[in-house]
Amino acid sequence: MKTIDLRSDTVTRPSPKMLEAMMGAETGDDVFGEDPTVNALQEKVARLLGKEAALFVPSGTMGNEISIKAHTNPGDEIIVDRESHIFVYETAGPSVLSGVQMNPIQGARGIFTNEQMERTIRPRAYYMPPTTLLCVENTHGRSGGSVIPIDELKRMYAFAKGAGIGLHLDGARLWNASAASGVSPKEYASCADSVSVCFSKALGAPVGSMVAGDEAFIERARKYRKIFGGGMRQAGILAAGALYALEHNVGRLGEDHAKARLLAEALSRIKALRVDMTEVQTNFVIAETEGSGKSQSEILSMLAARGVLMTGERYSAIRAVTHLDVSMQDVRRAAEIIQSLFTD
Ligand code: TLP
Repeated sequence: MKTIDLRSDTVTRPSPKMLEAMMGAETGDDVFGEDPTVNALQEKVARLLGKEAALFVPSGTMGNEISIKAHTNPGDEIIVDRESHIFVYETAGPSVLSGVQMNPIQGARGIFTNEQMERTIRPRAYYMPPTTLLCVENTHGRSGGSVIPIDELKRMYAFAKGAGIGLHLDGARLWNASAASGVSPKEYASCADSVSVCFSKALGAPVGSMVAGDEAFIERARKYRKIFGGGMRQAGILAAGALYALEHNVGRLGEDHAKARLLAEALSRIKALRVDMTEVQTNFVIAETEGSGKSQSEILSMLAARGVLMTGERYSAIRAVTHLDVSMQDVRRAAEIIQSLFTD
């Protein structure tokens, strides 16, 4: 039985051609700034995002955590979305690593209103933590991979600027946001002081993320990358995979989005599940299982026993993410298997 792994787009394996590119990479010691492939990738991504500089880091989590560290001082407060990766899945990293307090807002698919931000930014007073950073996530994972429209991002950035605070954009899947909306990564990045993007998710590279910002920010980020243990040596092997991914795997993201749409449509026809089709804009499908008569974990283990791997999402939903290593046919098959759980 072939396993159809829809747990995340992080599960993809490097393709033979990508591996070939990695094996042929020119390398050097990146802690000395001497890896030509890492340098080429950093320059390419900085250009792509319209930023002065960029820094290659091992993971999206490290990209976010380094960015938060480089924007703040211990004792500051940062505003995050209650459903964001930074708040939910980084094990309180900002508190542990940067000594900052997170103040979560319940956004609408990651979007904050001006009023919400106004009420959350602390007045300057010695007895309150200074608010110094706003974090935004696009695409927004726990909202079904939905896209924050560029106008909303522009408004949030203008508000942050007006309030004198920075904006960090977690763009782990900014490539998907761009493929779905037609808005370039550069335009999204122009609404942020720092951006993190990943190569190991939608783009199929095995490892690697990038943070981008102005020169001074990247200099601070470089120092914190070393402190956090993310200074790598002949990392050109990894950067070559990322360069290959940028060249070959961005233009095809629409296919992953079409697979997700097909799956979402099939799941929305299953009475026991509920899919908010307006959320399905990129490569995620989240189906609510409440009222289905089966628990989230029961469903996940029944699916696993039938060769379909998915994850739990929110409180009672199940999540599928489409990617390079699942075909349209796999997705159709997965839909049939999911359907069979509720008709057996
Ligand atoms: N997200 C993973 C899980 O941790 C939930 C996934 O499968 O979606 N930002 C965003 C928006 C992310 O979705 C992720 C990974 C990260 C950051 C962290 O990236 P890594 O795993 O490279 O540290």
